[in-house]
Amino acid sequence: LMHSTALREAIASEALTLHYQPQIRTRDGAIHGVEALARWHDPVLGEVSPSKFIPLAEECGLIEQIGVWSIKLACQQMASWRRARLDIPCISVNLSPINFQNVNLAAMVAQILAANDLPAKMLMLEITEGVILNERATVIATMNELRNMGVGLSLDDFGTGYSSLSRLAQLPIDELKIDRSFMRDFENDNGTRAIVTAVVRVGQSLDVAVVAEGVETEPQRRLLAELGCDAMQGFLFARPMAASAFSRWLLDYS
Ligand code: G
Ligand code: G
Ligand code: MN
Ligand code: NA
Repeated sequence: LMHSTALREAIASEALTLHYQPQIRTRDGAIHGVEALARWHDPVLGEVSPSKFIPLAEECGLIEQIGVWSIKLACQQMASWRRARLDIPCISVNLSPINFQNVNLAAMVAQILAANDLPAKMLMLEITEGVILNERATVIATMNELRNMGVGLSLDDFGTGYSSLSRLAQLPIDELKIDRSFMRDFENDNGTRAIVTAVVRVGQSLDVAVVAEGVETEPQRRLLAELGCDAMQGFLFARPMAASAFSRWLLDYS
């Protein structure tokens, strides 16, 4: 059983960490960015997935702390990679829609960027598509504030919600991430392929980058390249890795 007390302790200790997964630019194979993903190693429970502990954190009021923790750690790591002259254009951090309801989010992000001497354009914040459905004025205001600072905004798990295209066009976003569930039938199912094609076209016409998630096979990669999808992320390239493993992977890759 997961407890908020255990999660609270995990945040304070090293039990909560970030793993890093590269995103590859389709056109030339260059590094598009890196996504930071939370991991909880509990001594009793073992590996607890963020799909389990993020909802817990949202319920017990710890999501605020986890949001700040992940932005801080990701920015510190990015600053350290910059000092080591590793060429990574941007780091993506997952946030809960609740984090965007905090009117202080943009100010906190500004402070973290300054403390790490990082340009705002090197940070991308991911928010799930559900934010459009359950839209609140404060969420949109915070998104605009961040965007005006130069921080990137990415719509995660795109295609799983029911967002209307007209709302999408009005949202202040820089990137769409096609949910990995679409990759499963991508090669064989005409319907799925039609949806992915449409999302890539929407991204192009709205001037928003499109990133495909969960790319596991070479045929998927080839199809995405044919469609003109901007970037890809998935086990075909690399799994999410600890920071040191990611650095080694990157040196090996380039
Ligand atoms: O890495 P994994 O597939 O286990 O992640 C499961 C889900 O948890 C993903 O949808 C991801 O967006 C979300 N997630 C991962 N790390 C974080 C985080 O630091 N904060 C939030 N809010 N969600 C995260
Ligand atoms: O929702 P979000 O995009 O943040 O979730 C990313 C999650 O997807 C991570 O937990 C990561 O472990 C997982 N993931 C990344 N690449 C692949 C992949 O190629 N296949 C599958 N099945 N999962 C992946
Ligand atoms: Mn994500
Ligand atoms: Na996703």
